[in-house]
This record gives sequence, structure tokens and C-alpha cells, in this order.
Amino acid sequence: MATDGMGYRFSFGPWNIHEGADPFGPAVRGDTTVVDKLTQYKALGFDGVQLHDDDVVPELDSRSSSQIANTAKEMRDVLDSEGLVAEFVAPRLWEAPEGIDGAFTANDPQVRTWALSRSRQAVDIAEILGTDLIVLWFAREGTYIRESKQAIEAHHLLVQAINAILEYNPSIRVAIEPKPNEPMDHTYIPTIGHALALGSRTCDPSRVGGLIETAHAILAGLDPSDEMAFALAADRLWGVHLNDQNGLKFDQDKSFGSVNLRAAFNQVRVLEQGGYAQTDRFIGVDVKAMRTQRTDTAIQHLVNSRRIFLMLVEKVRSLDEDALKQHVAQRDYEQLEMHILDHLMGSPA
Ligand code: XUL
Ligand code: MN
Repeated sequence: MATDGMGYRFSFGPWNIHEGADPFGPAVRGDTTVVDKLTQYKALGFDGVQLHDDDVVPELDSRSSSQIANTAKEMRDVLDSEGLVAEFVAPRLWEAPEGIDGAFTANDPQVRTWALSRSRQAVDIAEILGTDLIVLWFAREGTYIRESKQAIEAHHLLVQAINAILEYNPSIRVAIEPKPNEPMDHTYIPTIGHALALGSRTCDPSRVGGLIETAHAILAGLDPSDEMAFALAADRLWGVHLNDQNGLKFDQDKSFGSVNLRAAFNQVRVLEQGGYAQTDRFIGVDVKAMRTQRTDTAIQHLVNSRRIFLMLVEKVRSLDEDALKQHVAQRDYEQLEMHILDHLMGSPA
């Protein structure tokens, strides 16, 4: 456990250092390799690496099992030499041409077979990297128009896919990262409630949990801290992607706390109340640098998100809980609210 992070350790994915391309314009910053990115982690205050399967093994679909194993071992050596650990591996099924209309829920049975086999490869990669966690973001498991898939059948297919992963390796755990839309019009499993209900239908519900991303919860019209509380109450919060989101639009992945500091405070508070720091789980961020950012400072969003998190931990720990209890007992929620606002603004109580 890191000692400089108030009991927390932090992670991000290499895709969070990026060239700034968006749907309306090309890259504006220079490209760097995954290994180059890994050499920056420690100095930024991060110990954990979130990885897609093809961040570890590029062009995975055209590689043999032994090539995959060797490349994954090389990545493990890099992680070890940098003093980093892999937090999870996520099969990136949505970028491959096969997965154009979903992977586990594709209408084409050959695509579904490919998706299962690629997920098993992700499990093998995870084992080599020394993590037992697979993250499933169901990117294209949904529809652009409802009539294109059988939704009831699709949910059965998702259970079967998770079972295939759980049965393939008895130590592997699966964390579902719910998101309601984008790239699809509607994605199956939009909330943590859906995720844990799906998990309860698998062959081993104790190995299925969730990873909650702030922006995804906001896109679902929900409060991220309540989504986290739901998973914490079931001891199923196995990861977080802290970031921020300015209303209902494309998934922005803004720096944590940059839009709604009070909502960020409540996410940190629920993590503190749920004893998250006492687990070995990471505080993951999933944040994008603004496209306007110059190459040499396009890591600031990571540093800032971590810094805001730690400042909010300090705010949570210094809260006068007795005063809060009194306001609650009096049902004086106006005063309770002012107490929180005073505290966040640094004004005298
Ligand atoms: C997509 C998203 C992904 C996952 C990892 O919105 O958040 O980056 O976190 O595959
Ligand atoms: Mn995410």
C-alpha cells in the first residue's frame, strides 16, 4: 500500500495519455508507445496500470498463443522494472472489425465464438501480468435500433459469456463497468444494479463485481456516489474510474471534480465510509486531456485528478461528523447543507 496517498493507491490506463484525436479532428499531439507511457507513471504518483488486452499485445487477433504469452511476459518485465502492477485487463472487443455490432451479443454466432476466445486470451494475459481482474465494458453490446437484436436473448448471451470466463480460470474475477450509451444508442447493463443482477445469474456470483465510472453514472442520470454505495454495500466495488461529466452529452472523461466538486466530495466520502482504502483496490481515474493541451503538459489531467481526490479525502476526514449528526437529528437539512458548503469553501463553521 502506498504511504503518500493517504492509504490509497492510484491507477490509470495508457489510453489516458493520448494524441487528442476526436470525431471531428485528427491527432494534435505526438504518439508515444505504451512502454514510454509506463515510464511516466511513478513520477505522476500512480502505481497501478489499467490495461486493454491489445495494449499488452498489439494486433492480438493475428498472434499465436505463444507469441501472445511471450509479448505479455515482456510487458510483465516492464511493469516489474518500473515498480508497477497491472490492475486489470479488459478485452477491447469494440475496436476489432468483428465486433462492429457487438461481440458477446452479436447476431453472428461466429463473432460470438471469436469474442469468447479473445476473452479467454485476455484471461491468459491477465494471469501473466499477475492480476486476477478482468474488466468488461459492454461497449457495443447494445443496439442502435431496438429491432436489430433480441434483448432477452442478449442478456442470456451476456451471462453465458461471463460464465465462459469464470469457468476458464477458477481464480479470475470479472468487474462489469456499466455505461448506458455511447457508442450505442442504448447499451445493455447501463447501471451497477443491472451489473450485479447479471452477476447473480452466473455460475459464481462471488466472482462478479463492478467498476463504477463517474461519467457513466451521470450519463445514466444517476448520482455516482449512490452507484458506488450500492456496490460497496454488496462488497462488489472492485474498481472505480473517477472523472467528471458536464451533463448529458458525449462521454467527456473530464478531470475528477472539475465539473461538480460537491458530487466528487460525496464520491470520496462514500469510498471512505465503505472502507475502500483498507482494501487492495485502486483509485482508478479514466480522464482525457483537453485537445488544446500541448504535448509536454498533456499529463496534467492525471496529476490534477489525483490531487483533487487527495484534497477531498482531507475534506472528508476533517468534517465535523458530530455537527452533521446534530443537523440530521434536528432534520435541519438547510443547516446541514450550509455546513457542507462552508467546509468545502474553507469558510469558518
Ligand atoms: C469507455 C470507458 C473505457 C473503459 C475501459 O467509456 O470508460 O475506457 O474504462 O475499457
Ligand atoms: Mn472507464
